[in-house]
Amino acid sequence: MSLEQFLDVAPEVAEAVKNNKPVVALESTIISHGMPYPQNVETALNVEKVIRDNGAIPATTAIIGGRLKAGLSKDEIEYLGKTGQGVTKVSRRDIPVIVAKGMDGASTVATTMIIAAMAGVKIFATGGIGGVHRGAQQTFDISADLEELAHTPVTVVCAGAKAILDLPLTLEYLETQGVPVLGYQTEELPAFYTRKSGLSVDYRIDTPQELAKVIHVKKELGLQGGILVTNPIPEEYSMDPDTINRAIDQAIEESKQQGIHGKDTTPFLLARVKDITGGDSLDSNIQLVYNNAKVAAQTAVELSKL
Ligand code: PSU
Ligand code: MN
Repeated sequence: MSLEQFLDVAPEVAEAVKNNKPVVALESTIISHGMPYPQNVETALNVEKVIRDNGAIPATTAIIGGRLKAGLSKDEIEYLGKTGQGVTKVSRRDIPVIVAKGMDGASTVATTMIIAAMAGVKIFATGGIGGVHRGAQQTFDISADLEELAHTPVTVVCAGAKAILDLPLTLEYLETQGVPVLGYQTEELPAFYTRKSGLSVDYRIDTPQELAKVIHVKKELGLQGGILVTNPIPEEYSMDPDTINRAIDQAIEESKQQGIHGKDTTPFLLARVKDITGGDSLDSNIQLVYNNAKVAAQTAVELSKL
């Protein structure tokens, strides 16, 4: 199998991977479908800077002109952000079609894990992951992100999952699939905009060194799949739970009324929650991504020593 046929790893990223230097992957659906322009581009560029400031090389992923990319130029990030929902949201099942057709695509958590694994990148920072949707007992709506965590060896640092999902069922699913769910300096699963969910993570991890060791041991043991690290939003940016939960309930109600389904559900809910809460949730969203980038970069640095 020759991946170079389809995959472009930025020279800086390839050099770092080859020499076991720290690299952190980043997704691009958060840029094109998760935030409005121009804050999305500004955030994407700042996240790369946070990763560099903490000693690692950023590798933002996407599909451009049918090429899988690990490491994007500033112009490519600007293009993805400006085009927004006009770029295809690419999860696992979309990859072969978008590549074969020579199209552009924004990578979800699942696709970013796939591209990262192909490029040899072990850790990835984002905002929130997809999961089991509320009402999944009827709709079967479970994000492909969870299956990817079950199979692909990449650690994902996130701020938990938004309550647009059924958080208890998301944890059950991850348990069944054998995915370790770790809390960074917490025993409680954070709920993205808030530090609390009332649910417990499997284990608390307190330092990047400790986290790097878990990642390393899992790899050495040959255990398949990823690790989910949940890192609570910094206190000063966390939101009032009632405000955010009311907005989420309203967004879910509207999505039902409008018959939104499939891959449109998550972007619809994210956009409505942001609109209903005004700019507040966007601010929080941006800050928690920086916070995750920092932990991921520090962990990548520790990993490179093992
Ligand atoms: N949750 C967020 N922000 C996001 C996403 C999810 O809080 O930007 C994006 C991620 O790219 C994630 C994708 O991988 O949505 C999940 O989509 P789906 O539920 O259709 O699998
Ligand atoms: Mn879905």
